[in-house]
Parts: sequence; C-alpha cells; structure tokens
Amino acid sequence: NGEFLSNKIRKFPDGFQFGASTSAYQIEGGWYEDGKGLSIWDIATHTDPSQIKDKSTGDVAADSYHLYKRDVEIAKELGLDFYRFSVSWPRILPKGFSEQINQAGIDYYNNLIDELLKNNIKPFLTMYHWDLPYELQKLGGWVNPYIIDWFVDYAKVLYDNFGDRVKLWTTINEPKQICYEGYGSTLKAPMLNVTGVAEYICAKNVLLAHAKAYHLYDEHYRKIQNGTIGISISCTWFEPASDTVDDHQAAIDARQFDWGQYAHPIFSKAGDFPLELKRNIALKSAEQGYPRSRLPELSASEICLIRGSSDFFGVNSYTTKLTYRDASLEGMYAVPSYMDDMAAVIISNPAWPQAQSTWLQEVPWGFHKILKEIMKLYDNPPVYITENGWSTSGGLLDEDRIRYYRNYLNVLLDAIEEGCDVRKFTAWTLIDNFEWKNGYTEKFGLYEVDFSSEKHNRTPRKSAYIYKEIIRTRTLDPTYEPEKFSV
Ligand code: GBH
Repeated sequence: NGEFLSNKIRKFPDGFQFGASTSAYQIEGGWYEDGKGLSIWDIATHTDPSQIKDKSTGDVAADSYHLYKRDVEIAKELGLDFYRFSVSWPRILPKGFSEQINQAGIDYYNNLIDELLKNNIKPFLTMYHWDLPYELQKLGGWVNPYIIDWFVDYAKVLYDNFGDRVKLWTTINEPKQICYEGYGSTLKAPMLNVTGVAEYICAKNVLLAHAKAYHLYDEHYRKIQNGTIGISISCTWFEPASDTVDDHQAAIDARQFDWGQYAHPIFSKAGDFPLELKRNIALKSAEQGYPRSRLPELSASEICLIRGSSDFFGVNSYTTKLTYRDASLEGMYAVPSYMDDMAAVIISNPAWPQAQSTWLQEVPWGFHKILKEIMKLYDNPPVYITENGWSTSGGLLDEDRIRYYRNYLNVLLDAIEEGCDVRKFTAWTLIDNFEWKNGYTEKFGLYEVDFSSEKHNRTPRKSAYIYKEIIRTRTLDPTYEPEKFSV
C-alpha cells in the first residue's frame, strides 16, 4: 500500500465537488469580542492551561474573526467549489438559549457567507463543532435531554438567518468525539470522564437533537430554501489483527462502537443502535450489577424519528487501526467504560507511514474499506467526505501530505468505480489551527499560518498547489509538479 501502481491520470466524475474544512473554535479567535458568550473550550483552556500540550488557547487562533476575507481569498486561490466552516453557538447565542441573539455574531457569519458567494464558493455550514455554550454545560450539556430542544432552537436561528444563502448543512460534527471524548474520557472538553455512562446518554441526545433539527428543516424550510442537510461522522477503519474469528468479531465491535453507534440508527433500514452495541453493553451492565443497561433505550418513535434523518452520510476519515481480542487482558480498562464494553484491543502497525499526530497513519486501503462498508451496510447512501487530512510539524515542503492526499483520492476513485456514491471531498484543513489538546503543535493546513506574528500571515504549502491543480483539472495526476516548487 501507499504506493501508486501506475502514473495513470485519473478523472473525477462530472459534478464531483472539492472543498476544504475548518471549525470555529480552531480558527476564529475573537473569543471575548462583540458580545460572544463563553464556550466549554474557552473554559477548558483558561481554567487549566496544562491540559493543552503547549499551554495555548484558541483566544486568537488564526484570527479568522478578523481575517475571514483572507480565508475566502485562499479558498478562491485554491478554486474550491465549497468551504465547510462551523458556527460558534455562543457567538450567536451567548447564553445558549435563543431568547437573546447576538447581532454582531449574525453579522460575522453573514459577511463570511456573502464574501464566499461573491467569489462563487458555496458555503457549507456545520452547526456544531464542539464549542458548546458554557451556560448550557452548567446544565449538563449533552447529557441533559433538554439539549435536544435547545439545539433545535439554535438550528432555527441559523435557518432563519442564513438559510436563504446556505444550501449545504451539517448538524453535528463527529458525535462520537463529542460523547466519548468529551463525556466518557478527558480527551475533549468538557472532560467529564464519567466513563461507561455519560457517553451513552450523550449519544442518545445527540442523535435526537440531530434528527429533530433535520426534521425542522425538512418540514418547514426545505420547500423554500431547497438545501441539503446531514451529519458528519468520524469513521476509523478497524482491521482484524489476525484471521481468527475472535479478532474479526473484535474489529466489527470496534467499528460498531466507533461509528455504527451513530450511523446505524440514522442510515440502516432497521434503525436503532447496532445489535453488537446493545448486546455488549447490556451483558456487561448486568454482570456489573446495574439494574438496567447503561446504554439508554431508544423508543419505537425515537427510532423512527432518527432513521433516515440525513440527506447524505458525511464521512470524516483519516486512519486505520488493528484490532484483536484477548481474554487475558480483561480488566485492562476502567470498569465500567466504553473501552471495556467494546472489549477490543486497538493497536497500530508501526510499518504504516506516521503523521505528526500520534493517532494518524497513512493507510489508503483502510479508507477504501470504509467506503465499501458504508455502501454495503447502508444501501449506498450519498457520501460526502467532509474531512480528510494529514498533520506535520510544519514547513512549506509537505511531500508526505501530498502523498497522503494522492493515495486517498486514488482509492476514492476506485470506490467510485466500484459503485460507491461519493460526491464530495473536503480537505482538513484550509489553514493551520488550534488542534484541541495538542494546541499548535500539529499542522494540518494546506496553508501555513504564522502564529508568531500578530498578522497571522497565511502562506500556501506545496500541497496547496497540488490540490489546486487537482481541482482545476478535475483529475489526479500523480506526476504533476508545481512550477513554484520544482528545482
Ligand atoms: C477531526 O477529528 C476533527 O473534526 C477536527 O476538529 C480535528 O482538527 C481533526 O480531526 C484533526 O485531528 O484511532 O482509536 O486512536 C478527527 C477525530 C481523532 C478520530 C483521533 C480518531 C483517533 C482514535 N479523530 N481519533 S483511535
């Protein structure tokens, strides 16, 4: 893997679209400006800076709150068909509730959207990319079922203010990362760490919030606004570490815990949480003496509401892991916990090319398997790749990022030829940004940002020229060398 078998030039299908993605907290800055309320990331970075690798914050980040015109110019330079950005909930609704709308926040996104349209770039709006209003966290955040209503109220404000011009929507970015990383561990804000319990309550609430926001659009806005709305789910490929039946089952369980937990209720014919998930958690909960499963049930009407509530499957995919089962390792994880419920041991293969992020390795065939599995499990839904990308420690000459994108796009083209309905590809990310608990130590940008200067200058990396040429020609030419970088 990881090598081109030929130097053949391959063409993308007509209508295939390219974009790049960012998220509000990671690029905007302006953390306490013009009436914005605080988010859980403002609180996390300010109350305990030692949680962030370089003790940094997103207070200024790439300063896109002030430099959004330059961001749009970059999108234009790249020739993007669309730009996927997220809205900061507390910038629009400082207290989280829709009784008080911050006009300066509305203005900011209006300006961004208008600037994009002026340059013929479609705005692709993500409603929630992890920066929950702190006021709602005080009430429990995603484990309080009232958040379903609060999220729908927020969605309504977005449809009312931006829906005349925004025709592409994602409700939620990466439910598993919100729930498991934020509530079942300390990997993401609010770092609640109520393992084996909170992540499952969160999962149910996120699914219902998404579904209700979807139906609000579907029933009250779609006719007039005529857009497309879905959800983005982070999908890692888990490959059995050996050919044993046990390791195969471990890999299936890992996939069901990682993305089936969210995809199955929305995209499968039957709806509801996957069987493996319900069975594993119910069994463990009983063994542990809980009076009921720690995974909350979905009622028949909830199953119905969630099933089919997405016009497309938004896939955020980066990497692959190996998975095995080992009874002697029982007890290696906290009890109860998500990891213990899954009962799969997850490792990486040191032979695979390694990015700056510890979790990220280049495994194009795993990306191919994800696309094929989604086609098989969920009856070939329209797929938008809403994130895919590679991290380095910095520098403009990013040959490894170029190789990664080319190899992933190459198998994406294979998948399309094999019948997968993949319609869009989105690079993560447009510009370097605040990489959550890793601060500014991992660079995912097609453009470098100079964080050492107040100007936050943006400079294209070599990969930006390669991506630009892919978009301009609508082809993948593995031998193309941009003039600017050729010696
Ligand atoms: C994206 O999530 C985020 O949406 C984006 O904000 C972020 O900047 C970008 O990634 C880069 O990190 O394979 O079991 O070790 C990616 C989420 C994080 C999911 C790492 C998989 C590894 C889990 N991914 N995680 S494992």
